[in-house]
Amino acid sequence: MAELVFPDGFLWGAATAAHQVEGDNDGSDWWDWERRPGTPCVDRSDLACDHYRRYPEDVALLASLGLNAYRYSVEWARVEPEAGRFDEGQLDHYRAVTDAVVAAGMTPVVTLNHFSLPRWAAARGGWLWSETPARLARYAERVVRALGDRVTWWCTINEPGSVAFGGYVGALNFPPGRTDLRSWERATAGLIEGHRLALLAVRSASPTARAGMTHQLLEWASDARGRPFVEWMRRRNEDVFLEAAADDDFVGVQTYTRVTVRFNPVAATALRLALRVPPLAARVLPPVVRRAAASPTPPLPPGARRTQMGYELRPEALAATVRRVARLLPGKDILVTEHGIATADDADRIAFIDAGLRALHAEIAAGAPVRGYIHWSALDNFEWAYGYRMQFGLVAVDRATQARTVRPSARHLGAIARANRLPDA
Ligand code: IFM
Repeated sequence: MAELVFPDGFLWGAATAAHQVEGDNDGSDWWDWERRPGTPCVDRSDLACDHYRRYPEDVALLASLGLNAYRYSVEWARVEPEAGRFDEGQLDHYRAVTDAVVAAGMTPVVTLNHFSLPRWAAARGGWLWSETPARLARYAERVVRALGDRVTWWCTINEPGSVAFGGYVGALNFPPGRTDLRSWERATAGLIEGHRLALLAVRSASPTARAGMTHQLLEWASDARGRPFVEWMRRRNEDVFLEAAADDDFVGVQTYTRVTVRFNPVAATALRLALRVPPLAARVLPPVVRRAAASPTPPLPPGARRTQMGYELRPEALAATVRRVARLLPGKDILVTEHGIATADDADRIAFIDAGLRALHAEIAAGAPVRGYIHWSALDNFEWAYGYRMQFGLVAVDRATQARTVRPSARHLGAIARANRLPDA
């Protein structure tokens, strides 16, 4: 296969999120969720990767690999530990992290809200509380005022679709553990409003900012019987948020897999009916949605392999989602803010990166305005309800000693980044 050259100025990075790597994020809803009786979480985040203290070493390591971008998040629960009380010491901390990223020659890509909420916001209903959007915006403004002279790329809310789907219809074992369609709809509206207000806040605090949401997008496949359900799910999980991104500076694309939906004739008829009759939908659909989202995902196409998450191993799914975004939002900049694989075999990760990048390059060649590729994740970390068993990291982390071990895939991605090209296969 021919060598593939990426556009000048392409961002090559790795990503983390505060709750998953920092450790001791004890003012957040996730901290409580991990500890509640009957929690679905298999582990507690506890010290995580101790990245809160070890960030200088981690940032230096990522830069030494050849990456030119680092995506990380600021933790709302730390910056605003009580409603309306902002902790300047925490803002100083994130300023120091950002200084380290910039001094190492990397572009910071900063997420303002990556899943976790402060305990005080969660106690009032999380994304069902009418004030959460405005509170997010006020916090966002403080953060952007503190870091905005160093940061251009801002992600307001990470995967709003996963937050609503995961926590409000019960699909991903996220807090607050609601399981009904109405909560799902209300949380979705809250997240969209939160993004809208946060975007305004970011822009008012930093006129040079480039802001957007990061979207969890799937490649969907179905037979004719599964199509109405796929369209219904995709509309709620993806399209409503992409429509809300019309005014954004970029769209963050995060793709992990393809989901294939098939129904037998009886189930397909029942579902079509339920989709038309709202009271029936309210009863029938939440469990169907939860089953569709369960891991492992439903039966795979013949010959397909699964990742540790139970997903179909399908790096090329990224091309399908980038193509769709480019079609729905023509001309809008696209930044791949996550793409990755949970695997115990690092050779699989290398092959995943290469196949994903080849597929992505074809979309760029076809005109998609893709500005960068950020891999999930820099480090093995706390994979939410799945805990520490999932190995997403370019760098392994020893849970007992916190020692970092650079995997070959990290050097592989770093070499691609340095060359700005994918060599001959
Ligand atoms: O770990 C998560 C991340 O927090 C959001 N996107 C998907 C990743 C892997 O499941």
